[in-house]
Amino acid sequence: MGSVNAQEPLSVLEDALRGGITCFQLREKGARALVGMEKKAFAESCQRLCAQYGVPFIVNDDVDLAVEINADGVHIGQDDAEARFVRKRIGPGKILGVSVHSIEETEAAISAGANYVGMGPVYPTVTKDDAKPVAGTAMIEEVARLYPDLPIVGIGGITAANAEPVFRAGASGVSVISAIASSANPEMAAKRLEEVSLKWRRER
Ligand code: 3NM
Repeated sequence: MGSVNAQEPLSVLEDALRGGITCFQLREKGARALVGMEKKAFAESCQRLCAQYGVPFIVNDDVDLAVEINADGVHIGQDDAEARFVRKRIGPGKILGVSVHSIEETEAAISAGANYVGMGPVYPTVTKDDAKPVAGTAMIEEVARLYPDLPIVGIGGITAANAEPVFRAGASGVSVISAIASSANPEMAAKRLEEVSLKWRRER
């Protein structure tokens, strides 16, 4: 999150928590990403903040770090470690999220023990260099129809203004970076997203 905002990342996280985010994923990637002890210390600071707000803290990709600091879960993409090995490593009580782009990948994620799947990019995004082509909401709709009990989280270019179609397609939640981290008012941005999400939970 630091790369998209000049504000101090931890203060952006605290604003987002105050605004009502319900899950936080640490995705420390890119040229200026922290590594080693610095990454661990930053992760623990994020983890402490999330704990204060009772919000799950998930680590993207770095299974070793997640295990070392006893994170609430791990999120992996298709190019990361294999989901079933990650499930084995983190144990049954932790959250496992897997990015999927097809029915086949969804099926594999479920049988590997995923608790939710991430699907995107729904809209164009400038945040992820190696994002796949824009997918819209069609695959979310199909996966939601086939696996009605599987939580689906849409990602990619989502804001409070364009989140409704993602929920309408069957997503249980939306995952955002810039909509909150690049906002002049991250707390308000998170609040607006939470309002859209709540509206859909009521309407469903
Ligand atoms: N994963 P923003 S899109 C981290 O499609 C990530 O799997 C994606 O950032 C995927 O909310 C993406 O700023 C970037 O668009 C999300």
